[in-house]
Amino acid sequence: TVFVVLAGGRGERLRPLTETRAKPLVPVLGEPLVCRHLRLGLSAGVFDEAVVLVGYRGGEVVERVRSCGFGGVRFVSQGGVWGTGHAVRRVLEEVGGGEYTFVYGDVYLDSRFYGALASAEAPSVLAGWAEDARWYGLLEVEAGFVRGVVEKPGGGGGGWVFIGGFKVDSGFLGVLRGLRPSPRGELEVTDALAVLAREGVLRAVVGGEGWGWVDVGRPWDVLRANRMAFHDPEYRGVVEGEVHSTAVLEGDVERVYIARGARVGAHSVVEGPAYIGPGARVGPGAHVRGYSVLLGDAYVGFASEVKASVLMEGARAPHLNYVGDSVVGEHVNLGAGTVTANLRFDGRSVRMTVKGERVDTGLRKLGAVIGGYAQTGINVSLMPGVKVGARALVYPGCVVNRDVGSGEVFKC
Ligand code: TTP
Repeated sequence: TVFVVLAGGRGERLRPLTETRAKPLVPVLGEPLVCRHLRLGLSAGVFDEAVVLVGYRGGEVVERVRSCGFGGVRFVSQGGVWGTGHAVRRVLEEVGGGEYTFVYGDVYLDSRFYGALASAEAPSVLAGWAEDARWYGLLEVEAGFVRGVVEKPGGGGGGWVFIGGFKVDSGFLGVLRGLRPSPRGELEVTDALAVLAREGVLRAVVGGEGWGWVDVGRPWDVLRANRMAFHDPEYRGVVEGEVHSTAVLEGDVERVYIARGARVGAHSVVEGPAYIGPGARVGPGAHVRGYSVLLGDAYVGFASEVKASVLMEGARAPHLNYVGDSVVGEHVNLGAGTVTANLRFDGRSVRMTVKGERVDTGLRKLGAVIGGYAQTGINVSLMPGVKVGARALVYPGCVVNRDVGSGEVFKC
């Protein structure tokens, strides 16, 4: 039996974050999604082999999986990103094995899902509860079996949906070979699962009460996944780094993680839950508020406040910054006085442009999404829901009220 992570997608909706990293390398509390899948998946069951299917930015995925400590993983190259069904087919053609457990590389799953899938009989599919099933593959579940799969059903309402985990045997290859491309021109694995559902053989493995999951498709999903991970039963806060005697840890202190090699300087306040990665620095005199995630070597300096945001590796909010409900890419430098606005005057939910379309995020509070290596000058203001492309430069004093392209020099 084989454990497979599908990590070949382009992640276009996740730009600008995927301008500088492959989508399965999006971090959740410091751990790339693909590594989290391997760690939890492989410890939940007994597998003969672990496989990662790579495509877009595949080299980077291979390197990172190895550095996470999964040296024995076999990589299968997709050779063209032609859909999830194509990705699964490539694996089944390349790897011999009786039974296969697949997970999408870009979903965050509560750790308990892995055990549930490992103990299920093939063919089966993980079902997560969605309050609004409109955006997902709706699973019609009846007496433990899936009777039908409806892709992006109209109308509102909650339901059990496909969350990217399933278990099949080699016979699935025949179903995949019979697939026709979907309206978006891709081979969809959900179409193949729908065939099994119609045959009445597809088991539903439904999540328990409070088992969270996030399809990390759009930039704000990165914030949602990280927030959720603080409440996963496997998460443990621990303070291994240096905390100055005048610094204060408050709030949900049990969920404060301060890595060895991290430093919290004098007169700083860290409110839990919070994750402060290796080499990260806070303060002196900084405020890190609940649900903030500072990856390795990130820096929050004097009179800077970070709230419910993810600062990736080496990102810096060094002086007089406010970063709220935002994603700050790796090695971004915010000029002194650069602030994000995370709330509209009219209190309505924030919109963001995703693949050219304006999308209502449903979030009342959402700041900016800043691609890797971008820089802002002093006193820059970023309006709610704006995206700044990777390596962009924003001139001092500008009010950014539209998206800034990759590498663009934004003057005002
Ligand atoms: P999707 O979210 O459907 O596609 P994507 O990752 O390309 O994202 P976007 O639509 O924003 O461009 O992918 C679901 C999962 O399947 C994800 O884990 C990536 C994986 N995948 C492949 O491995 N190969 C593929 O050809 C595709 C389309 C997806």
